[in-house]
Amino acid sequence: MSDFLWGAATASYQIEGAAREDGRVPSIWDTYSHTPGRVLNGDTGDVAADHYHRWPEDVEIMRELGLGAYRFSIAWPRIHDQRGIDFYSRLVDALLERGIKPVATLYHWDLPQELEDAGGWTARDTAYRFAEYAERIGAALGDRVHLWTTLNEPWCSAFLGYGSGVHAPGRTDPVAALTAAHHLNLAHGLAARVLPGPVSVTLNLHHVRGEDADAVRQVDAVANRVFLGPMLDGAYPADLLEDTEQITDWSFVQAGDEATCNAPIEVLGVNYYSPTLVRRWDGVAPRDTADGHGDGTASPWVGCADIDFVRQPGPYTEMGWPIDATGLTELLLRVHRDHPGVPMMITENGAAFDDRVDANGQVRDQRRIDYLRDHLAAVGRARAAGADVRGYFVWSLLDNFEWAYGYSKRFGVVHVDYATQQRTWKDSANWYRDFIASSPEGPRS
Ligand code: PNW
Repeated sequence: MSDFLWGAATASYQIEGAAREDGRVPSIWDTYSHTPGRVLNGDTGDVAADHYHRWPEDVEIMRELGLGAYRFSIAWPRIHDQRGIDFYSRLVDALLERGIKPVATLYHWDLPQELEDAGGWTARDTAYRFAEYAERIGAALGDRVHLWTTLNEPWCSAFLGYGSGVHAPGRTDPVAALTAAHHLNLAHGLAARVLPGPVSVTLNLHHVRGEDADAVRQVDAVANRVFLGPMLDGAYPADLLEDTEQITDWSFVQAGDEATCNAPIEVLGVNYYSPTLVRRWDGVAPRDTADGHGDGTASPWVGCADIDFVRQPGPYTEMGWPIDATGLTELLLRVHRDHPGVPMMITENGAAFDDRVDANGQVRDQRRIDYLRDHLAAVGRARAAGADVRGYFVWSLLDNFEWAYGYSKRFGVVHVDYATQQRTWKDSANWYRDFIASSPEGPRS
């Protein structure tokens, strides 16, 4: 039997719906999505893919796909009520009955609004409240969860939520963004110590490229090492503190915090979609506005005002993200080199395309199949070169609420018709099922 985990991933706010059921309290994404102008077409997660009611059908799809694991997230705003806890308890039991290992993320961005009203991730207390939540849900689900993930993509929570404001809670303050990043690191460390089983954290590591080595280093610091440093090495990188000294003195980091952030983890979750290309801006040339610099909107890249985020050559996915699997191999080998003892898992990888159900009831998404095949080969190359990669989760099982893009972007291997909630297997779902069945030991180069 192979230990490689083949899976698919989702997140609570993106699929569950049932936003006001069973005692769920409002989250920052309810507030944000119900604020006009924040989400494309005014879409909200009120109903989403109705997974809260249709989970038995969705678990059945997972079984038919032959998944060894399912990565989902628990909605913090549901945990105030026993009925919310019972929902996840039933889900976990149904997975286990079908031989699917539950991989549970505690925080995939749905912060209870009452905590945001008290400062959200800029408030140190939020980290302590997160640890209490982790203890509560840990006690309820206990050893039935195969692997716990504390946070999903804290970079997005801190820098898109509090820096550029394109994610909830929609704040645009660089000091708030760095403060939030620290409290997320702290929350990870505190929660990791109270969870009852193996722990991981998922980062959207940026594979940063460019001819200017110092620009690459600077972006790598504020994208990756701001989390990898405290979580894996117990210290913020000196160059990050220096690069941002005009912005903050980092006095929100208290004595002992960095050691607290550095909790042992079983595996590091890596989400990868595209590489990032940067160059130092000379102050004269027209700006490349791939990240919003220069077009009047706030940038998530704190302290990087003189760096351009360069639009890369296509092809692109429907998100406008370039398709380049070589970045995934290089990224995995870089983490392997910098943190040799840390096993990795791809906790998200996938692509949005303009999928439609045709007259024959088929969804012909060959471009997604190509994307997945190429990225799995890239994982195989990294493994052949020594990277310890223990699992792969496609983003996503189902089409879902794609944050600021609402329902306009479809990432699923299974299509969702939001009018009827009908699920239709895309060609990529059939392809993924066959690929899993033929590669139980994981992708090879
Ligand atoms: C991730 N960026 O989001 C999330 O974990 C998923 O919930 C999401 O659906 C998926 O990737 C696809 O977007 C990201 O701007 C959102 O760099 C934005 C960025 C990265 C990841």
